[in-house]
Amino acid sequence: MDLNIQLEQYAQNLYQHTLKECSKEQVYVVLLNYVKQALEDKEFIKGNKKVYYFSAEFLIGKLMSNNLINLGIRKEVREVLHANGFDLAEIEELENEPSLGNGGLGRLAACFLDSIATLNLPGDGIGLNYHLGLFKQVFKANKQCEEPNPWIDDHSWLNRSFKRYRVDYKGFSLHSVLYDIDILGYHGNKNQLHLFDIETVDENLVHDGISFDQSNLLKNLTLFLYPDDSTEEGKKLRLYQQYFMVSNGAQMILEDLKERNIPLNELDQHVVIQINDTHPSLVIPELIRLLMLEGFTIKEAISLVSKTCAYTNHTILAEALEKWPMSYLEEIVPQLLPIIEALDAVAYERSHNHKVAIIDENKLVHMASMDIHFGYSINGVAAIHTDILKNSELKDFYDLYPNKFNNKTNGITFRRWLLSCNEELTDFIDSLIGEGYKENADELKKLLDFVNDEDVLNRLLKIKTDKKKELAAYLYNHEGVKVDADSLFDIQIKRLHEYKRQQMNVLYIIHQYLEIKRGNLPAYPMTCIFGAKAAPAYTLAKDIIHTILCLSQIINNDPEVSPYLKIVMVENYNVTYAEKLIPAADISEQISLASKEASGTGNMKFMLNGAVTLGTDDGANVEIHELVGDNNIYIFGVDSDSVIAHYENNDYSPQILLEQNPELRELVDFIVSDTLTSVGDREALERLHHDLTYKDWFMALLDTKDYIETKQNATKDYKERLNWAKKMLVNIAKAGYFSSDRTIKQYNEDIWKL
Ligand code: CR6
Repeated sequence: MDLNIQLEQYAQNLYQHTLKECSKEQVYVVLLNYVKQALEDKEFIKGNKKVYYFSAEFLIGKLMSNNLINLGIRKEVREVLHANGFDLAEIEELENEPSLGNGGLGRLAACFLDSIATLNLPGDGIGLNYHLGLFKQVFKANKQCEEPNPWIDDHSWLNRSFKRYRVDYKGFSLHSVLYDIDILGYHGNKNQLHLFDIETVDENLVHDGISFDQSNLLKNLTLFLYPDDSTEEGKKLRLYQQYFMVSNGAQMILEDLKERNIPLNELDQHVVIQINDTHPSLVIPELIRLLMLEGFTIKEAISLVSKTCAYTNHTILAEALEKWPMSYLEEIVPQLLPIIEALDAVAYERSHNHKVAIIDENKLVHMASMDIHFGYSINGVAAIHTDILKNSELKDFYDLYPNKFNNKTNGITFRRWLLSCNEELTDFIDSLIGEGYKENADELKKLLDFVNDEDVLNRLLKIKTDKKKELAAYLYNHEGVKVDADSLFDIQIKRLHEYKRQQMNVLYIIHQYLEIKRGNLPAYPMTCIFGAKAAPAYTLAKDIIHTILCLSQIINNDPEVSPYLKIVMVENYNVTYAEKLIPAADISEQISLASKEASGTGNMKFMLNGAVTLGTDDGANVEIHELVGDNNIYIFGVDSDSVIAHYENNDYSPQILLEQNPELRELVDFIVSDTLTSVGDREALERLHHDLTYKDWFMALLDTKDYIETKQNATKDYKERLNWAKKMLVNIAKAGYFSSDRTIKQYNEDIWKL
């Protein structure tokens, strides 16, 4: 039936209105109901073997636009709405962004679900339905404050399922409820994201920002993603959550096998569990426990589970590799302890090496160790990251299980990060090389034929400028800052962390500010844009945000400086914001300390949208560098081997660097200058200053000089517009490798074998 007529019918049934008479909100609901029905009508992807992607985070973003694209009706819907006086983009904007993730790992999980379905592979996500998700960031007095981020209302994509399970904790049980979200492949069939929850969660428990009674599990279990773990109660709450997720998931998997009359001893032939970082690691002992309840011996259960589980490592930062005290497990899930002890014994039997123990001498259970001993595949997320795992971080494990280790360089779904967020560029690419690249991303290479075509290059520049104008208007409305769409847009968006070195970008900005004040004008005006949330208990990260906000206040209001330099820190950076920022970027800031960023995925999104990377040889930047070549990327800084050597020899000293470099000292000292303290909180600024001067654990000062010089070179090159457009084009053309379709094909060929 004609789409227009169908939408009219929904409008009639829901509101007794014609489409034209509906409010925007009503049009959104009309569309939501129509699309939900279209999804409902799609078949589930079937197969003999299925992957379950267990993850604490699924940063899925708004879903309307992507569902329309994958249904193949976005253009048609736009026309129908337009004919009735509505703008689809405005309607899509009304959706709440589900706040179910934190950073790259969660967004990766979402891209993977899209690609799994697009490749027609059976695969579901298993996670939790956090009602308030990750906190919402607001700025007050140049500081980050945290507020709840409610996203569930009557018009969400959640479908209530009839499935329920009992999850036992010491002394009590919780009963789950399950919500599913349909995940549709591009022009294909569907899988599901399963989000477990409890009925009794009480959003009113929260007061004063994001504080809440951490002891009342019946009310708080699924309130927040990553509740503050600076207290013991907060840590335990995370453990309660993790067990809830994995026990529900494991029960669902076994129930499904039984329903299909598959004997449980064939588990590994029908199921793969991909453990996304260590948060879901308890699925290993839980599945063993459940199998033992079904009559398997512990030996049989361990063997079966070991053939079913695979683990992805996403970081070498020790702080992020979870270790749980035995005492917590005893207090919360005592039923798992004998199993974990048995696993520890098996691990020792195999290795006779305490360095790869599951339970250490301090009675801490190392989740990653459990995954590596009892998973059949261990993968890193970019080539350099996997090499570092093999050769240093996890060397003892690699020596023990060389065949388990493999690399799967991350990827991104082009449906969201090009087709949905940058229709202008998509249409232009379509007109040049056809649409084949949408199913086979490698075909983007065909764009290289146009690298000397001035018309094409000018069109690319024009599209970029249009996206910058759109962003400038949005920034004006939402952040109250006026930026010049003709300036160079330099963008650093990612979680706030010292290893990502936003503080080094701060030093660059201070350098530019001082230079402009001295009358040395930059080669080109620049707008430096940041987006980042800091973990609520991460003081130094919050100090860096504070410094950026203070600098923006000083610089944007200084008539001498602001024509050449503007600073914007966007509030509450999230997927929706990323979709506006990335298409408008000229320079993509990827400046982590070499060896520390496992992969990065923002770097891929920027490249695909024609931004040029300014970065270190770290994570997936290394692979981007190889693909585009020296001329189309700006690489600087000390390499990862030297960084690792500095840590090993303990010979890095910011003090020595500062003594040798008065220019560097001037930049660092500016953080506590009268200029900045006049608008900022002296204590916070001094804390950052002190850290950079005496500690600088992520060696920002080591690379600052090289960074500033390289960024200035890039700025000069930017002036040569056609030459710059060539760099843009090469980046887009070479981005095909970073399609998550490629990544998922590799997961399937090497690990899942669905
Ligand atoms: N923070 C890595 O740091 C990587 C993603 C996805 C991260 C990042 O480099 O791209 O995972 N790691 O693999 C963790 O979350 C532990 C991230 O998002």
